[in-house]
Amino acid sequence: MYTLEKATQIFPDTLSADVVPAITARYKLLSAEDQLALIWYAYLEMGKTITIAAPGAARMQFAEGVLSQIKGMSFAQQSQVMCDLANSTDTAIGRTYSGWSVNIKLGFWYQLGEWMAAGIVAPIPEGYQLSANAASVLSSLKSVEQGQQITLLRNFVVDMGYDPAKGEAQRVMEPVVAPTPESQRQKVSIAGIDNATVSAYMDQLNANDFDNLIELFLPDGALQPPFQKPIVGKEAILRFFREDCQNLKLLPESGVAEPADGEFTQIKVTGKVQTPWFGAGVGMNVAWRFLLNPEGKIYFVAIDLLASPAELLKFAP
Ligand code: ECH
Ligand code: GLY
Ligand code: GLY
Repeated sequence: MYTLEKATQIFPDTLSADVVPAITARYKLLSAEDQLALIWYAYLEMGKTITIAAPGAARMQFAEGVLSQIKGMSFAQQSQVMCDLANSTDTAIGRTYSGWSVNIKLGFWYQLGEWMAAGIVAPIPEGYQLSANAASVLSSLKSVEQGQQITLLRNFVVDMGYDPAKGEAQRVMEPVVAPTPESQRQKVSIAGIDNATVSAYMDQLNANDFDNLIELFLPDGALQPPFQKPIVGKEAILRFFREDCQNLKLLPESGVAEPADGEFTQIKVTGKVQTPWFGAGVGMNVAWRFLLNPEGKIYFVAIDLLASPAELLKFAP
């Protein structure tokens, strides 16, 4: 009836932000020096309009060893470490880095950025000249929506380091926060949608209630994050929720539900998502494409970063 392959194709008219993989592909062709300088300039520029939240101590403790090692190095050695990370060179720090969860990697770079600004870690050399290609990638990056810009930066950071296990190893992650108590939860309301599974999905993810959230999925259910392959099976999805999805804010706005093959239901919802790193400062325009079995369990859900705000209003299947 439904295969995962077929499920990924529901609501084919959804336009996702193809500029993200396109800019990433051009970024990857640059030298490590250009990559780091480009990120530095982009980060400075973004800092003029949005504020990044300092990572908490619970997160930073995992990066502390490597950070203090780097702090004790000469500028030349520090620059080498940063270039090695960007180049995915096989080094001890590169291996440690690749085992960290996304948020620990971001916290590590946040700290290095603070130290670069303070003169404690090697800065981008004054008057550094980006190559013509790097300047062109930077101007493309600056021209896209803020939600797309932070997605690009996040993806650049995720891909650094050296991972001998190609993502299969156990990840070092921060502790999982307690779910928000029932009495303090706010419930979403979605125009055009009255579906218990979809409402519970949004409310439980917003409450960090991952143990209940995972029970909405079928044992062979799948979740596809933006620009990634589907994560298949409850165990892998639960790990992803605990590792990468704490303190997100989902703000679904409207949607459409339709019958699908074999008494399944397909539901598309659009709205905004906020990351704890930028709070209300950046609202990412997203779509959720759900495929539910006849009992209302999730067989598939994709989260797409949308190409433009116009996509928020488009529902034709
Ligand atoms: C400096 C120069 C040298 C090199 C580097 C530097 C530092 C860079 C730094 C960058 C920090 C970037 C950050 C980016 C954060 C981005 C967060 C994003 C989050 C998106 C989340 C989404 C969630 C969607 C989901 C939904 C679900 O329903 C299911 C789960 C899930 C400057 C020193 C590197 C410090 C902090 C884009 C869309 C809605 C799929 C998760
Ligand atoms: N920071 C949450 C995520 O995108 O995975
Ligand atoms: N300070 C950013 C976060 O908690 O994810």
